[in-house]
Amino acid sequence: MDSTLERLRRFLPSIFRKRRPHSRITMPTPKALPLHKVIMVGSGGVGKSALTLQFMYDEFVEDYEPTKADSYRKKITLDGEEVQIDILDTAGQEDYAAIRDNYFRSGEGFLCVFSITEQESFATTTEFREQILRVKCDKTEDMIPFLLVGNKADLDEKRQVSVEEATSRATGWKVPYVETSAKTRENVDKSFYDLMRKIREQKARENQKQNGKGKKPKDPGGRPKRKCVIL
Ligand SMILES: Nc1nc2c(ncn2[C@@H]2O[C@H](COP(=O)(O)OP(=O)(O)OP(=O)(O)O)[C@@H](O)[C@H]2O)c(=O)[nH]1
Ligand SMILES: [Mg+2]
Repeated sequence: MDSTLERLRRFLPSIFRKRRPHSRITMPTPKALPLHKVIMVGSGGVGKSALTLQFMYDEFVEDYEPTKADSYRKKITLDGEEVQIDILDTAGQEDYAAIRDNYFRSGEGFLCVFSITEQESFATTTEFREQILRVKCDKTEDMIPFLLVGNKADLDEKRQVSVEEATSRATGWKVPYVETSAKTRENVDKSFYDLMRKIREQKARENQKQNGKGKKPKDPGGRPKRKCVIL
């Protein structure tokens, strides 16, 4: 009996070879899509939610319902590449100001919105920008993707903020200025897509820097990098 087995083992070695626990055929794992995190900031009533809902669902919401915080996710094609956008629509109302820091920290790019019909909302953009720079204190200004957005462009007859005034502030901050209307959809897609391109560029720069570790990074100019102080 033993010798028969031995003979078989010699002639048919494959039968006795140990089986692998798993098959060699593997299913392709779906590649995670790049995710870009956008934060909507600006004072109450300027149209952050209206812009977000117009971008997400192609609809204009007439009613004003102050937001606490809402998040949205959408799969889109950005310059031929499938990506996901995460939008965090924050509260402009002062009652929620205390929770903004945490939201801002998680953002990769910012749409800073004011209403062209309200001078005060334009003035407040400075405070929002300062808060973002404070929270993102491990980055220099030029490392933070940011767009200044003048919304309600359809209400030109009620305009309180001129294009020149807004452009001049944006130029001072070295960021783009774009006028939108959540009502007519003017420049709504452009704002989100332009910001995502900036986020993508910034991520590529950061990856490049990581891959070229050891090399001294060039001074990107602008504000020097600061250390964060956790209060
Ligand atoms: N005509 C016009 N009205 C707008 C536009 N965008 C928003 N509105 C209106 O302005 C009001 C406030 O808009 P919201 O999008 O809720 O404002 P918000 O910035 O999200 O406000 P908070 O959530 O309180 O921070 C609503 O009645 C909107 O319908 C716009 O582009 N044109
Ligand atoms: Mg809102």
